[in-house]
Amino acid sequence: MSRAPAFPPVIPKPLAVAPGRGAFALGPSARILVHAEDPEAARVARSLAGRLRPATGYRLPVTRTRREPVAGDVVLRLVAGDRSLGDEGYRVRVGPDLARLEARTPAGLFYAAQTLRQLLPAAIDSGRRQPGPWQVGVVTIHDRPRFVWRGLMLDVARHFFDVGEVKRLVDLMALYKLNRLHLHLTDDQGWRIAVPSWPNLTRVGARTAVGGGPGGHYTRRRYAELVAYARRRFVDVVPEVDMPGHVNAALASYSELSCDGVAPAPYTGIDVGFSSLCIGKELTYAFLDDVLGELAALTPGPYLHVGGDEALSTEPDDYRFFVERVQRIVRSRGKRAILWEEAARARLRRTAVVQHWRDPELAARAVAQGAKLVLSPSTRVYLDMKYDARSPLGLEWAGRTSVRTSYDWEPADVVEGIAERDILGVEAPLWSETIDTRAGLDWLAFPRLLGVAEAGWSQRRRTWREYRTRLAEHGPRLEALGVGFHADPAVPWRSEVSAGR
Ligand code: TNX
Repeated sequence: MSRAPAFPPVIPKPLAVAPGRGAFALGPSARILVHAEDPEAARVARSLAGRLRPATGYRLPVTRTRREPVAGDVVLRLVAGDRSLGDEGYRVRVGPDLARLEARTPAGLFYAAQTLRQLLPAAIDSGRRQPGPWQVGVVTIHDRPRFVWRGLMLDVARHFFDVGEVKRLVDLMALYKLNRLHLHLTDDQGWRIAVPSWPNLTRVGARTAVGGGPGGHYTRRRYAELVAYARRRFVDVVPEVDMPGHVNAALASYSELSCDGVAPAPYTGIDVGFSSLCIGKELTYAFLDDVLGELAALTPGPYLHVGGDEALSTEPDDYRFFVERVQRIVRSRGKRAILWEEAARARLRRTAVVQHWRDPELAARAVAQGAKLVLSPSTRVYLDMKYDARSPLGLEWAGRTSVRTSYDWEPADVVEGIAERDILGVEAPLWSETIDTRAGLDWLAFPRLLGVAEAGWSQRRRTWREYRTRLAEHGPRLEALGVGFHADPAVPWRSEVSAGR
């Protein structure tokens, strides 16, 4: 079996890699030097040190200094002038004496640090002291992403995941250079974000989940804490309130939002398409203005997701009217709307972003209206699909999705007739009908999420044959991080990885 990958096992695959001879050793007296005034650059250096300390047991002091490094140091530098790095790109130059990380922006430096982490032995990601040695082969890497939007969507409505669980997921996203966390906050089965002016949304609407579990919700304080945590890892949280369908939890909380004034019973099944906001009532728009105003205040990034999928109980004319009106509300709150692709049936603002999931023709209609696309083709990147016939978790409506299937596709080929500039990026949705624990989440998301990260970051030239050998090297790393991934048999995992989980 082909063992060592030809390429250093960095995921996503970098743009250019030039290996050299010899190795750099991270030793007990190493320092992390920051050649930049920028306080954010210093923060990136501190976070790198924080990552490397537990396994090495070294002190790794971080200093902002203009002084020359000495052998054994790691140096982070902001290089404002180097246009070829873009906003998120970086260079890593590992020599026998020094490891240098360079970028134009703190985000780029952060990604350089993630690459350095991945160049070190997998045990570096263990939370406890490990023997080492901590060597990195001499190499020069020049890297920048293909797409600006590299996302993961987590459905916290069907089953709730608390802030601690989501933070852990953010850490894993950051390691693989993902930068958008889309939270599906509301659906028929639960409403997960506190809105002070509509307290029943959480008093009533949050207390259910698929299968009748206890539900749960984020207070504004805890949600803001999550947003700040993600931001420090260069991940933007994109909140979604799904509408005009998928609203049973809201209607169950406020009878006056229903057209007939009767609150429906809470819903704990997994059907879709049966609920709708009342398009003809002015109260609907006052409600949305409050909810979206609240979310806008909690969102430093530019986007609010307003759903729009599977509104099977909304009349087509009403649907179009609604989508146009809700875009104006988002706009009035200073944000840009992102919507599922069904919204292309309505008139879209040119600043709209449309998320493709099932029908390439709808996605093409969105592009024809000037919208940009986030690609989430369900046959490829729906992390809630089963891997194969034996998968105990997951759904099957979009087919089964092996690790290979979720990797081996080309974003530019998903929707015919569009250009590269029409694609904002790629996002993997993890719907939670079949999962309510960390173990279930890990098993469905990993390792497929790594392949999606690569589809979003790396250039067209990538092959499954080569990727699988790089991916194999991430088995021990994911284990060191405590991630209970699916050891898909098509990947040549090292023997220490417990196969067949
Ligand atoms: C379709 S994808 C949905 C969700 C379900 C998912 C399950 C989309 C926009 N809507 O409501 O959770 O399938 O895979």
